[in-house]
Amino acid sequence: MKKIIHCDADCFYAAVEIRDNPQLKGLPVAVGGKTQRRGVITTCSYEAREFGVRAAMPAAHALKLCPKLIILGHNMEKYRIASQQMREIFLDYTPLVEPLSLDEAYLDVTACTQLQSSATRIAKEIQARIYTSVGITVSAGVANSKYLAKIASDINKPNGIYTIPPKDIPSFLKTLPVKKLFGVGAVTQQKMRSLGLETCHDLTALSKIELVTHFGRFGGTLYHLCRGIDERLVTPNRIRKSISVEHTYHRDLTTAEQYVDAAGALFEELRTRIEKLDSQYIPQKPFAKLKFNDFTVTTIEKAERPITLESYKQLIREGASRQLKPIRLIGIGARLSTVISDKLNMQLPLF
Ligand code: DCP
Ligand code: MG
Repeated sequence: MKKIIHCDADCFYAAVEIRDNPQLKGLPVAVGGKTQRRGVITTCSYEAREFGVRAAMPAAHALKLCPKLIILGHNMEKYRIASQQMREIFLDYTPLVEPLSLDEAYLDVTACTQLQSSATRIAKEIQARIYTSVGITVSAGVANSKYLAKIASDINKPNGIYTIPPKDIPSFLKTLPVKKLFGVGAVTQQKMRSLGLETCHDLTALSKIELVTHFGRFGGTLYHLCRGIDERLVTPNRIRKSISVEHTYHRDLTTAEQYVDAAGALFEELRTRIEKLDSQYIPQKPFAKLKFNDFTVTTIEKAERPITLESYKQLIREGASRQLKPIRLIGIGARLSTVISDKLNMQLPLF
């Protein structure tokens, strides 16, 4: 029997802003684009939610619903730090931490022996520690599977915990609306309604074949979810050591001008990929790799240089001057460091 905790910070970006401006406590606060015409709300405090303000709502509309709404700009760096601090706390209980976003993670605490191995007590301690050391509140759900833990974490939000003990799963599912299941969006929900399927219990009346007939492959998943079965494992992300892009050229590059052009295009690609990286990573140490037309390879790496186009141009120039041969491939990249990788390495010697 697994013990899974799903942990999700409450109004995360807004909570970090309020932590740093305590005079905003208790007020309707949103984070998002400020321009009245084009701005969009990213998240808002629970006080603002009482007025109907929601994430993804245009700021102009939000201000109509709540004229006193205070809209603040984003500080991604602060959210990233808060996210790392939370993960460090999670890792004190288990190496099996699977982040879903900056403020959300699954923890498999089945093997954790702290606090008499009680997942609920572990969740409470995590909640208290995050409040003390990060300064924000989180909510948690405790169950024997990922999807039930996630559904549970929403029940007592904000600053709440909800545990579904295994013996209570049948009664929990009996009344659980189908829309709470992951993968059941508006369209599927509508279809279910037309079939008279409102709760998980209603779904159990259908055979697997019937479910697949109505809902395609997802029907197979539904068959298990409505019975409380979700065997997906909590899978910690592999820690990446570097990120890079490379290109093999149709015609070998021979002039400095060609190298510079190549660097520009590669850097754009690298930048896009770095922006999509998980928040825990900090790109450091640019490097470049050149393959010459005789297939020899040279790598140039400079720890002290920033991750800029200019750095890569210089690295490529340096590499090219080593051999003075036509170049058939250029790769550029950055080594990655993460605050939590040291901690993970200690707990998981296999990494
Ligand atoms: N976020 C975003 N764009 C979205 C939704 C969210 O940038 N469309 C950001 C802002 C949130 C953060 O991600 O603060 C976490 O998202 P959640 O869905 O967990 O929302 P909150 O933490 O803000 O609120 P809740 O208390 O409902 O979890
Ligand atoms: Mg959240």
